[in-house]
Amino acid sequence: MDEVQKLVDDALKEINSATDSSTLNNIRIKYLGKKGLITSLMKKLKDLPQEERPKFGAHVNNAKNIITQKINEKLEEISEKEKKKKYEELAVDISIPGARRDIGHLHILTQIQKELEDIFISMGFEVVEGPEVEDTWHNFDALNTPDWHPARDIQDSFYFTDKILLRTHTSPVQIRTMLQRKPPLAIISPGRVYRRDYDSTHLPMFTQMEGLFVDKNVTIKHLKYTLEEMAKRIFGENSKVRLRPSFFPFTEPSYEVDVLFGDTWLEILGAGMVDPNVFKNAGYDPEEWSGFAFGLGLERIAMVKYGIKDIRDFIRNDIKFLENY
Ligand code: FA5
Repeated sequence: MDEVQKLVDDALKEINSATDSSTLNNIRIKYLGKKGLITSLMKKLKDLPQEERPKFGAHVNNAKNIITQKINEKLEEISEKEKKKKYEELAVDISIPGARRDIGHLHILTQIQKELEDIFISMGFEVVEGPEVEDTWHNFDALNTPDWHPARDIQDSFYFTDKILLRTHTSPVQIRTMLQRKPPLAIISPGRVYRRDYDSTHLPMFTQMEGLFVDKNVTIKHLKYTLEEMAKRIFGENSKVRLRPSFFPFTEPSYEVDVLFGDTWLEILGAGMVDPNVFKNAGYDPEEWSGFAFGLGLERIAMVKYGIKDIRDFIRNDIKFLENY
């Protein structure tokens, strides 16, 4: 009997000091397993005299029940703790900063183009497009540009054949639009144009935005207002704009427009009143209709707005440059 009591005491001590489920499992095997201590006590039963057997049996059984119950209680306690610990390990700390992911953005030129489109759309202009591969009639002849004009020189433009070339400006879209539509009209036309140029303010492929406004009684005042409004909105209220008399075969009079860039003037566009010959070539009566046109250099506008010194940065695809804008 004492032996049984001692066994129970030992078992309870071990159970109490167990801190994990595998230790507890080993205790279960040690006492209750097939070759366990309790089981071997049961085997002793047959060696006892007949009359002592029931009492001893009941005693061992009782011990077995106590140990089983304690093990189960402890197991529940431990697995509760283990579960809690596991949950803590798995828990997501939402206060830890997330993994940084680099997200791209629109190229600076696309941004400028959209900004300009918004400005002109708000003034009632509509956006139209034209082909980059153009014929000499739309690119030059219809625009009143004579054979002697330097832009027509084979040295200065990219020709596919005698009559087909990469457009040198967006002005042919003026002709294409007028041939398709009746006046009055107000359009802008952004797109790529090509010339044999290459230095810090000239690219061989660059972006222009054409503007054309046709109505009755249009004057230089309308042109000047539109351009000054555009400049104010893109460069700020205090920007300085200068209209300089110039020459284009397709406008009369003609201007070049400069914006103050640091301490120098940077030319950003050409403009003027639509030449009567251009109206005639497009089938509009110059006695009835008048209008203004302009062609902006988008890269130049971005240069002034952001203080970019070298136009070639736009096409170098240097991520350090692009990330700034
Ligand atoms: C023209 O291309 C005329 N078609 C503009 C025009 C339209 C005048 C309608 C009148 C009426 P110009 O060659 O000056 O004009 O070019 C216009 C603008 O494009 C220039 O002011 C400049 O901002 C830009 N530009 C010209 N050449 C280059 C180049 N190689 N690289 C970058 N920008 C250029």
